[in-house]
This record gives sequence, C-alpha cells and structure tokens, in this order.
Amino acid sequence: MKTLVLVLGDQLSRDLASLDGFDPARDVVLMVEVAEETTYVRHHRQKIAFILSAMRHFAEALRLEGLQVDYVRLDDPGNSGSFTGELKRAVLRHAPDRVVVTEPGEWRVRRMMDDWPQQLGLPVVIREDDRFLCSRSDFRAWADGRKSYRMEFFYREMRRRTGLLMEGDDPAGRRWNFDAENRKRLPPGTRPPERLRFEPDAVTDEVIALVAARFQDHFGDLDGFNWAVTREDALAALALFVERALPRFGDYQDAMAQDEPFLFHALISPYLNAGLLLPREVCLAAKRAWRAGTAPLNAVEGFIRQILGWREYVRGIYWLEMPAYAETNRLGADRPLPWFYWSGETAMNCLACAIDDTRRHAYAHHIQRLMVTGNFALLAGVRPAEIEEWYLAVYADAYEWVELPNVHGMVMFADGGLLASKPYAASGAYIDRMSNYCEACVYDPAIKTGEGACPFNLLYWHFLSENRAALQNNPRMAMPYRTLDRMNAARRETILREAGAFLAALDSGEPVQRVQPDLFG
Ligand code: FAD
Ligand code: DLZ
Ligand code: SF4
Repeated sequence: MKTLVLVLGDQLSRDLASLDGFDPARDVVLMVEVAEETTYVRHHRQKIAFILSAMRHFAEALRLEGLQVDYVRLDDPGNSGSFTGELKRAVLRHAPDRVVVTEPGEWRVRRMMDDWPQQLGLPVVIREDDRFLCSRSDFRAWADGRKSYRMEFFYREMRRRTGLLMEGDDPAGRRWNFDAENRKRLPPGTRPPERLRFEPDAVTDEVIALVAARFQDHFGDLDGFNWAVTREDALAALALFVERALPRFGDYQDAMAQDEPFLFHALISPYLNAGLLLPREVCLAAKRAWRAGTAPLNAVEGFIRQILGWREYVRGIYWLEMPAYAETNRLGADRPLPWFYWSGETAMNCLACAIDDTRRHAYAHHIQRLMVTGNFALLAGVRPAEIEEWYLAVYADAYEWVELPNVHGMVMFADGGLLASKPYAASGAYIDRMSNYCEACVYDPAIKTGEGACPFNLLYWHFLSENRAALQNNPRMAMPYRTLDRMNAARRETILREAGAFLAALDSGEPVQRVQPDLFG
C-alpha cells in the first residue's frame, strides 16, 4: 500500500510516529511550506526563518538516508498556500493509497484534518504524537474526577511514573520541589555563560532572504538570527547549557536583568517544540549532570519540573479543554492590546526591555513573559484573545498547545482558575525585587501614588478592586483584599483615580490590532 506521509513543520523528529513502517522503495514524505501557516498569526520573522530552515535541513537529512521526500517551497510556482491544497496536489503527483500523518499540535489543524478523507478521496490515518512523556489519554485519566488540576500533583505523578529523580518511592533529596530556593536576584556583576553561535549556512541564508522579502510587515528583527536548525546543533546547544548554565539555572530561574536576555536559561523550547530535541533526552541530560555532581539538585529538579511537569501539563490541559477553553473570559477583560507591545515605545523600562528582547531574539524567558508583559496585560484587563495572539506571534517557540494555557490560564486567569490557583498579579515591588529594571526607569517602584508612581502599583489595586466579585472569595486572595480593605478611603480613592487616568491615557494611544509595516521594516 503506497503511503504519502505528511510531516508538519513542528514534527521534525526522525522517530515520528507517522514515519514508522515507512518503505523507502514505495512511500513518499511530503513537506510543505505554506502561506496559511506562515500568516495565521503574524509570526516573528525569526520564527518563520527558524521553522522553514529547520524543515529544509530535516528534509535533506531524510533524503540522505534514502527516503523519497517531496518538498514544496513557499515560493514554488503553483503552491496553493495551504496544507489541504498541497495534499491535493501531492495526491495527484504520487497517487498514494493512503495518507499518514502524526496528530498536529494545534486544534485548528486537527479540525482541518477531519475534512481530508473527503477532500482527498483517500483514507487518512492520524497517528498519536508519542514524543510527549504523557499521552493525551493518560492525562485525561489523571484529570478524570478531579475538581482542580494542579500542576504540582500532576508533576509528582509524572516523577513516579518515569522514575526521574526518584530514589525508590521517594523524591531525590526527600523533596518534590526546590522552588523556594530558586528565587534569587542576580548579584551585580554576575556574568551568564556565553552561548554557542550558529552562523547561518547557505540554506538558512536563503530562507532569511525569503522571509525578509516576503514578511516585511511582520514583527521582529531578522539580523542576529542565531537558532540551531538541525538536531546536531540543537544537541550541541543542550550540551553547552547543561555544562555551563544548568548549575545556576535553579538559583536564578526567576531573575531578570537588563541587557541579559538569556541568563541561565536553556533556550531550547523552539527545538523541543519543533521536534529537534525530545523531552526525555533533555531531562536525562540534566539528570546525568546531577549524578555526575556537576549540577546541584535544586537546579536539576527545577529544570526537569519545567519539562516533565509544566510542558506536559499545559499540553494535557489544552487537549482536555479545547475548543471551549479559548472562549472563556472569566474576568471580562476588554481592553485592546496597547500598541507598545508591538512598538516597544513605553516609558516603563521593564516592559520596554522585555519587548526589546522579544523583538531582537524572538525570545524572552519565563518570568519576563509571566511577570512583566503578562502581568501588565492582566492588570490592565487586556482582551485575552488579543494578548494570546501577541504571544503566539512573537516567540520562536510559540504553538497554540503551549502558548494558550500559559497565556489564557496562567497569565490572564481567563479560565477562572482551572490552571492557576490565583492570578499572578504583582505590583512594582516584585519586579524590583527580581530585576534591575527599575534602576533605569522613569518610574519608581517605591512610589505608590502621584508623581513618579510605578504604574504597576496603581494597576495592582485597581485590578483587585475591579475584579472583587470574581476573586475575593478565593482563599489565596484573602490577604491582598484585607490590605485593600484596610487602606484609608482617601488613599484608595487616589489610587483608583490615578489608575483610571493611566488607563485612559493608554486607551487614547494608537489602536494595536493593526501592524504598521514602517515600524518594523
Ligand atoms: P527554560 O527556562 O530553560 O526551561 C526549560 C524548558 O522547560 C523550556 O524550554 C520549555 O520547554 C519548558 N517550560 C518551562 N516553562 C514552561 C511552561 N510554563 N509551559 C511549557 N513549557 C515550559 N513556552 C513555549 O514553549 N511556547 C510558548 O508559546 C510559551 N508561551 C508562554 C507564554 C507565557 C505568557 C508564559 C508565562 C510562558 C510561556 N511559555 C511558552 C513557557 C516558557 O516561558 C518558555 O518555555 C521558556 O521561556 C522557553 O525558554 P527556555 O528554553 O530558555 O526555558
Ligand atoms: C509555524 C509554522 C510556519 C511558520 N510555517 C510552516 C510551514 O510552512 N509548513 C509547515 O508544515 N508548518 C509550519 N509551521 C508549523 C505549523 O504551524 C504547525 O505544524 C501547526 O501549527 C501544527 O502544530
Ligand atoms: Fe517596571 Fe515600575 Fe520598575 Fe519602571 S518602576 S521598571 S514600570 S516595575
């Protein structure tokens, strides 16, 4: 039976389920660069360049192995611009008996696949994506009957199930979680390790030129592109991270610093999410460093928790709850996304730095995403769908299965607490404690109202006040509401008035739904 195997741009793994049983003498791999995928959001230009170059390199590696690969480039004449259109054309070229594909990462694409048997007039076999450590059915079984889905309990179950960092039935070091030790501020003068430079080869150069010409109106710099685009290079990046950064990953996991976008983070999420690296091998590499005594347990546990815990957990939530998940807006947030998320033009230094890092690298680390750009969107009451689209567009690692639970649930509390037990709302004091951003800011985190007051301070209390009905009975919010209620009335009124004035000024800024090409050219 002749099989056409469609491999998507985030399925660049040799062990992919859809390649199981591939017969090089008979079967064909199809890979397609299509306009629909490059523009369903206005992806950062580095993200498009990364995916297209990684796809081209992967196709070449398969060819070298002797597989027949039919590869359609974005600028090929006749390219129909969609997965469905390209499958139809490929069916005419190859006359297969069936199509085989691995289930996609996004609901949007999964829905498309439902139409394929009818559109193609062929059987379409959709295989489970077994690159994750927890299958969708195992997650469903774990979630079944629970009132709330706390990550910590899922994570412990995953530790037990995989045996990672376990000593018999007990967690290594007799603790499941070393989070309390992972909240240090970066001491002045600390130098994070140098990163490997992956100079673009001819394939990447060609893709960069294509992206520069075709996506002029997309956000993000292209020069300085420095992502690995092959498995070999991604493995080298992982090895260097484990050797140089992992030992201090735990200590400074939550720290932020101006002009230090990467700190001790791994920078591997684009590779994991596109399939160049697999989660199991990444966790094992970290575990080996602990066993060898080159990285401490608080770092290794903290790192493994992100992958074995958070990454698997958000995927489980996504597939459990979609498509209704994306539609909720529990706090009724309704402000358009401020224009500065695209332009970076804001006097708030923490936001300006996080957005600048994002523009330059298609990357910002977790605490920048959660506690700076995310915290502001939460406190200002930005429409969930608009801030979700921003996150989906601007990061090289963004696919809806991982972006949506992080933004909709963790950042915006739009799911009403399904994912997070309380909103991650914070005033300027948090950002000041965890970073040096405030030192170079026109605002002062110590000033609560009036001239120079940090907007996060005003917006924090405004947020609590506006969302009292939804939040005040949450036991984890009892303390902030007690503080708000103890505040003298005149002070409370001043804060709310100044917050209102700040938000009115924000609203009078340019609309942000449009992306203006001249700002990004
Ligand atoms: P490290 O800090 O070194 O962590 C190691 C790995 O753990 C990451 O590579 C990633 O695979 C995994 N990880 C860590 N935190 C999470 C998490 N919360 N959810 C899932 N995986 C996690 N991650 C994405 O991969 N794609 C996204 O689109 C994405 N959007 C996010 C949006 C918001 C608002 C927030 C708060 C977080 C988001 N994350 C997303 C999670 C996290 O910020 C990134 O995975 C991380 O910054 C990637 O950089 P790194 O490889 O240096 O990670
Ligand atoms: C993100 C992306 C982009 C920008 N371009 C392509 C592409 O041209 N061809 C392709 O196969 N995949 C691309 N991708 C990744 C897909 O969007 C991803 O596979 C789906 O969203 C399913 O997760
Ligand atoms: Fe951000 Fe406020 Fe600090 Fe300025 S003072 S950097 S706005 S937290």
